Amino acid sequence: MKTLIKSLAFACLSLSLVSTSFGADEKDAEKMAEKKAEMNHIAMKDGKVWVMKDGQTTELTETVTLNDGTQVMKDGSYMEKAGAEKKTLKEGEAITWKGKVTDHEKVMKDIEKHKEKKAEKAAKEAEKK
Ligand SMILES: [Cu+2]
Repeated sequence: MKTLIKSLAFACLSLSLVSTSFGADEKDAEKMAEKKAEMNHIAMKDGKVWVMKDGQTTELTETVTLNDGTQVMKDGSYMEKAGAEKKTLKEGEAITWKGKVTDHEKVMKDIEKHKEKKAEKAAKEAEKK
């Protein structure tokens, strides 16, 4: 004889999101967000519009609004303000999440430098232990 016992456990998951107060680290977090906005960018490369954000590269498929309100369209055109003149990213140009139009290679170099610094820092931290 088979007895099937179905026990329905209603697990009440209380997700307590611990909001750690960083205190002094808050400024660091701000700095990091700032740096991120400088590094994340949209670039025109090989006639295509790419989003390079948080280490990932994807093709731009929809309009993106940057931190300063600049809107970037998937065809590479952008508008710094609503109603402003439409401009278009040139080949080799990039616009950062801060809304700054710059040389794409320069941004990529900055990212590399930042990565190296981070790796150095991590290596130093590891040495301490
Ligand atoms: Cu890039």
